[in-house]
Amino acid sequence: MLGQSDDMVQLLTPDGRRVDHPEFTFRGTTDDLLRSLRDMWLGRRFDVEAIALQRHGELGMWPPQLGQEAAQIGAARAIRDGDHVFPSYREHSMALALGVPMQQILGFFRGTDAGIWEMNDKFRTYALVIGVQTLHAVGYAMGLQFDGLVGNDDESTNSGVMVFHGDGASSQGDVNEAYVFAASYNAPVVFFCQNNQWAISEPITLQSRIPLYERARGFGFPGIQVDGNDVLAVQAVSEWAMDRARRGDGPTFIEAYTYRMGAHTTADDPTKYRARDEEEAWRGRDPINRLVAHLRDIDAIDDAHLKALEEEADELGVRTRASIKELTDRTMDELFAGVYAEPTVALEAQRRQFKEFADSFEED
Ligand SMILES: Cc1ncc(C[n+]2csc(CCOP(=O)(O)OP(=O)(O)O)c2C)c(N)n1
Ligand SMILES: [Mg+2]
Repeated sequence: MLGQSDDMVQLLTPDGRRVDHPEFTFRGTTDDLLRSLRDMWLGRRFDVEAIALQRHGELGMWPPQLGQEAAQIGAARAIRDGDHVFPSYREHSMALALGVPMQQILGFFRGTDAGIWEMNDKFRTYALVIGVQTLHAVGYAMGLQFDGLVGNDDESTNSGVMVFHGDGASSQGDVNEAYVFAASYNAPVVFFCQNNQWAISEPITLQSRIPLYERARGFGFPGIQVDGNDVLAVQAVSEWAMDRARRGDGPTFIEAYTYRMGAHTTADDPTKYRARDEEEAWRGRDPINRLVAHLRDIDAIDDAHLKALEEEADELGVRTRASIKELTDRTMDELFAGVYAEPTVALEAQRRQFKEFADSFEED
């Protein structure tokens, strides 16, 4: 496949066979893999339910993640207490796996808050402004360093940051500034790029003349490409990169080579720009199917196990739908009031302007 390098780290083939890699080994247990399967399975169901909720008019918009579950859950396995994750806007599986209440994720896309929530102690607010979170993350990582939480002999006192961005975001000025700052300050940050081959309708071939991971070298830190649909490989590479960060060895760039089988958002129609056979080819690399194939192969799961998982997913679906009812819709005035601690002249003008616009729809 275009952009896929011979050096791409893979530990599980698309048909579920374990393969060795000279540098990376999966150190987890079968129980860890069962946990990853569960997280991927539930993450996928949550996403499907949220798309349906958007279609029912309950959410303003939703960015689907179908096919990116292994990239997110493999990365989640490498996050421990004291670490901090800065997501973009599609890390739903990871958010749930790290304990974020689903109401918070849904509320963001319903507009019941403007992203002012504290997600939890590990996982920050979603960022819709492309790439902005990379600057937040590098600044936070520099702060950890200044606070003496990096590179200590007592390994348990060290922390690191992981930040998510897309292939398209890697063309953004903010993101490139974040790479430069991270390198200059040797910041404890892992840039986790989910390369799904597209930035809405813009293919990766227009964004970069070389594989994305090779760019990292130009900034002065290692870049590595991993099969983003292989949860074992993603976990192994992410653990290595987070260890480097916490140890004080500086930033790493991970390119998780993957594909989102669904639309960019519920407002998008990829049939207008993506070839059907490309989507079909990636369906054959489905991250959940390949883990299921492997776990069946080693007799770690059977039909009953999968049936139980599906029942748990059904329950999660019920909870997802019910949780919409627990959200309190906000007025525009309330949303404007939450932007800054004190109102500003510009914000007040925008509030008035919006009110006039909204009032223009009122019947006489
Ligand atoms: C600063 C900014 N510019 C443009 C947009 C509109 N926009 C939303 S998503 C997107 C493409 C992002 O592509 P990528 O980084 O590959 O992320 P993906 O959604 O594919 O994971 C664009 C241009 C935005 N949200 N913010
Ligand atoms: Mg993309």
